[in-house]
Amino acid sequence: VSYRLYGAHGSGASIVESVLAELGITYDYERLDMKNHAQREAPYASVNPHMKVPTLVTPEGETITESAAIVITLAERHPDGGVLPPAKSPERARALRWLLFGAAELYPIVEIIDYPERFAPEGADPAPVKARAQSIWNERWKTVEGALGDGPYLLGETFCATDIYLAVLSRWDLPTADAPKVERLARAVGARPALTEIWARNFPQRIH
Ligand SMILES: N[C@@H](CCC(=O)N[C@@H](CS)C(=O)NCC(=O)O)C(=O)O
Repeated sequence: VSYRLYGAHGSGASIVESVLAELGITYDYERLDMKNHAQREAPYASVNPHMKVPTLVTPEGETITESAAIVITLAERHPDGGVLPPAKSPERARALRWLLFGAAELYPIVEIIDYPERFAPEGADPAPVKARAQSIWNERWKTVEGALGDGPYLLGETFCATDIYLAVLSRWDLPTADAPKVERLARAVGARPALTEIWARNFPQRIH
C-alpha cells in the first residue's frame, strides 16, 4: 500500500508532491477538478470534511490534512530524507518558524483572494475584500523577504521543505516585483532535479 495524495493542479498539493519527490517516495495521486468544485462534493467531502486539498492518507490509513502537518509528518516519518534539519537544531526551529508563517499567515489569505464572497457581508460587493486581502498578501511577503539572507534557500546553502512551501505559495500571486529573494528561492526550488517535472506541470506559466 502506498501513500495516497488528494490534490489539484497548481494547488497546495504540489507542496506535498514536491516533498514526496524529494524523499523519493512513490504515491497514488487522486486529482480533483477544483474548477468544478469537486473538493466540496462527495466523495471527497468525506475524506476531508474541511473540503480543501491537500489530503494525504498514509499507507497505514491515517488521514492527514493541513499542508504544514503533512510536511512535518513526512519529515518525521522519513528523518534521513533531508527535508527538515535535525530535531532540536536551531535550523529546525527556523525552518518550522517560516513553514508555519506560510501556513498560518500567508496561505489563509489565498482563500480570501480566491473566494472573497465567503468573507464579504451578505449581499455586499466582495471586490474591496479581495483588494484588501491582496495588499495584506503583499505585505506579508515583505516579511518573508526580510527573513531571507544570502540564499539561495531559507537556510542558506541547505535546502529544506520550507523552501518548497514558500516557493509554491509564491507562484500563486505575483509578489515577486518587490521580493527578489523570494523569487530567487522559488527559482532554486523549481530547478532542483527532483522537482523540475512537478514544477513544469503545476506552474506552466512560471517556468524559468
Ligand atoms: N489550511 C489548508 C488550506 C488548504 C487550501 O486552502 N487549499 C485550497 C487549494 S490551494 C483549496 O482546497 N481551496 C478550495 C476551497 O477553498 O474551496 C492547508 O494548509 O492545507
